Amino acid sequence: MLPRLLPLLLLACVTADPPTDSGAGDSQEPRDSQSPEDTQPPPPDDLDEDGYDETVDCDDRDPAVHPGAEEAWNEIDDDCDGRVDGDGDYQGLHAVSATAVYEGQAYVFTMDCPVAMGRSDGLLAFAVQCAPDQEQPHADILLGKQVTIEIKESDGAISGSEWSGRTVVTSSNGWDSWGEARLVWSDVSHAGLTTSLDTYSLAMSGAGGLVVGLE
Ligand SMILES: [Ca+2]
Ligand SMILES: [Ca+2]
Ligand SMILES: [Ca+2]
Ligand SMILES: [Ca+2]
Repeated sequence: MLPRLLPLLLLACVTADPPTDSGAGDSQEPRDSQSPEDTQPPPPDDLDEDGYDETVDCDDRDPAVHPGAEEAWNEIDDDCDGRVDGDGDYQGLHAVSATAVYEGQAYVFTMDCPVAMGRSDGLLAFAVQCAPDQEQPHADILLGKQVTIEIKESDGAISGSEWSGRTVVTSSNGWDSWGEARLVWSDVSHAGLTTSLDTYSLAMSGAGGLVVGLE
């Protein structure tokens, strides 16, 4: 009897084993695939392979554009800081010298005038606010308490690192006159402004630097 029973016992062992193993395997596989791999999101893409993934790369299809890139005058935000080229709000001081002629005499006024300038989406605006020293002879008659130099609105279009155009010079005394101005950016955050006005009775010239983002 024993020789005939042995194969049956062996067969029973062989057929019994696989269901136990495969059962354990089936119950483990879903648990393994659900826990560590599925809870971790896939890493963000870096399509242009510039080393900056899509969460920080403001153009993930252009490898020349990424945080830390050099900002160029090309009307795009190369370094992903939210500023295109020289766009932004600028502040600075403008040193102005004005020579006014009154009853045949020339009177010279020097003033340090705060400037606020904004550049955005191809448009430029600035205002130079001068407060002539009222202690100087005839300051009130010639210049008034306030002289403002502003860009003429229709001349506000800008692209690239240079601009020149007309200004409107206005006095709190009630007069106004046309002037001229020129802006040159040395880099995307610094610009130099020069202004001038030349009339029969008043000549003004001013110069000063502007920096982006200063209060
Ligand atoms: Ca990228
Ligand atoms: Ca890029
Ligand atoms: Ca930028
Ligand atoms: Ca640019």
